[in-house]
Amino acid sequence: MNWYTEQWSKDCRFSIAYDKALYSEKSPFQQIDFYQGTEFGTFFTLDGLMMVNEKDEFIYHDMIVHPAFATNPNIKSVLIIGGGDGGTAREVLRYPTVEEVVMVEIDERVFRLCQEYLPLTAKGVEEDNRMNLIFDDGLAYVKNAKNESFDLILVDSTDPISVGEGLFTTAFYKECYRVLKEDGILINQHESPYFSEYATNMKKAHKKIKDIFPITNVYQYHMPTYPSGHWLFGFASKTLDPIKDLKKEAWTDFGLQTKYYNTDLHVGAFNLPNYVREALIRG
Ligand code: AAT
Repeated sequence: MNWYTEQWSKDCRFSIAYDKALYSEKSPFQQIDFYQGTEFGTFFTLDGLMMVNEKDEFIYHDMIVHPAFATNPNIKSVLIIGGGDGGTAREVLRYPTVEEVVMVEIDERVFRLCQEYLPLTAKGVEEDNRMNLIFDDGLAYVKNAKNESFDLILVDSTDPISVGEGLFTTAFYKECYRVLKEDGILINQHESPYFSEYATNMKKAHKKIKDIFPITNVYQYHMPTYPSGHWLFGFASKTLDPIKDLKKEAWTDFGLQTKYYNTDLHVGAFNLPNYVREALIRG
């Protein structure tokens, strides 16, 4: 038996058994590894950290996409930053309201390798004529984007280390504010409250976004293969509140089958445990 092991904190490790190491490459941006897992199916890591696996990717991709569409069921233009595996684009493209998706992924190799090894998330994405795929740094892209171009920005990024670092800066969040329309929504990678290193990043990101957007919320979901299994996204907007403006019926009318998300869970996800609430308030 082979084991992929990830250091979750100084004193805690997480291991997954795999049959075969499928592919390994050092791209200009990061170390990329694909494995054929047993319990979790095919999975890939970037710089030794779990990104996507076939068993729990539906949780992450449901939760990064559907809460925004249930708050504004008339989203037409979407910017995805990162998301090289294609799972986020796959979910966004299920909405008939969506006319244009710009996906800015820094590392083309991630996308091409997922097309080869992870069709569950990558298949069909490039072929959809609403997709505009750009291989560039997300921060550089938003700096050059026009004011009020998007209804929704989804930051499907790695953690704030190496290439992902710029996507956790005040400069980046300010550009997101500028390129979002009046009722635009920003969903961002918000890390995890449990292990201290991740909680520090969670608090920093929240403070920066709170200083820019009038409406800022954080919501949670269960992600078995991310450190501690308790993971968060941020929801920020100029005008829309994810609970007061939730449109349960309109979302249900889309008729989408989802394995994790539903509009009751939506409300629950924004109701955080006390220690998380306090950490976000105290900073
Ligand atoms: N859909 C879940 C998968 C990911 S992968 C995150 C992607 O963000 C990677 O493909 C990486 O190349 C890309 N990325 C990182 N930095 C940038 C950047 N500056 N600009 C554009 N793309 C970038 C998310 C996993 C989350 C893991 C949480 N622990």
